Amino acid sequence: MSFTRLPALFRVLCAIFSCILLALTACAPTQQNTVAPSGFIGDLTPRPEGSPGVLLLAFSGRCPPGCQVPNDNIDYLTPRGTVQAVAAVLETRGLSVQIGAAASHLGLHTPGTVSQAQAGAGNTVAATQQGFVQLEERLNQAKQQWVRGRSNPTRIVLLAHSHGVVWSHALARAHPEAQIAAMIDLDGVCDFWETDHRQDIQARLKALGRNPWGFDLADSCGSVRVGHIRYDVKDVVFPNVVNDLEVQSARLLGRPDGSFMANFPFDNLQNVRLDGSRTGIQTYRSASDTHSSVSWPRSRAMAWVLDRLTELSTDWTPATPAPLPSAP
Ligand SMILES: [Ca+2]
Repeated sequence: MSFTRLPALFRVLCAIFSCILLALTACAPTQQNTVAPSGFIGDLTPRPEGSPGVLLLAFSGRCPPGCQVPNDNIDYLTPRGTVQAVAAVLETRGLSVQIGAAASHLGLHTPGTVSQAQAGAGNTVAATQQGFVQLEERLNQAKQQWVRGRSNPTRIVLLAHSHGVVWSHALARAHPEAQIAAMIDLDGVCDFWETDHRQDIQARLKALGRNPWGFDLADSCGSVRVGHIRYDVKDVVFPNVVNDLEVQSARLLGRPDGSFMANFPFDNLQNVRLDGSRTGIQTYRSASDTHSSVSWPRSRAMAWVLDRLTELSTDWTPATPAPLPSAP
């Protein structure tokens, strides 16, 4: 029996079912749980002299309420000392660390007003701030010069807080061939992210005339299907990420009088892999840190992060140079 001979109601139902199937197909995750191959063929060679053992890329979050977003967004993880605290753990391992740090912004910008409280009292902030594109360039440079074809490739570590987590997950998603040795997510949240950045991203795409990311970067707070559940991209750990350290701030904060007050915002969903597992993911939910305080280097949350990073970097020690052949 042909489709046109079916009763009209049945044909309508078939059409609706087909549309639903198409919609579900369109929702399918764009990446499976495998790391894209680097495609390198040939003998591996050591990294150039002076190249770092670790490239640490950090993304800060949004400026306080009332600021001009995204232009007033700054890299506050550097002046707070959070980036250096992470680097110090790795340097203790004997690894050289090169740092790149960005504000929650697509690109270079000059903030009109800087929140001193956000940067930390007495701390200075660079007049020109970097954004996602600059750190992506750093990653691309590292891939080409220090990772691809290297016998001792530079390890990539991503650190991010709040809206910065959306950027760091987008970076990992956009570069599936780049292995991320560790991703540190400090209370990632999506609220207002798309409103803040969609216009800049769409303007850049229009200027480029092409999409360099392979997905809609402006939709980085959209969701990805994992089994029957849809997760925000910031809660999805992509296959190229080896270790993910996730921090969630407290739901309720205790007051001196014994009462409690709400802490908002906070990351309310444990991270997951595309296959639904939590392989390589560790999550810490603080009982006392706020959304802001989780990102200060002396917080309980950061103490947990630094301890976990110390553990997982145990075998990151630089390779010992091969002994010289003995004299005949
Ligand atoms: Ca999460």
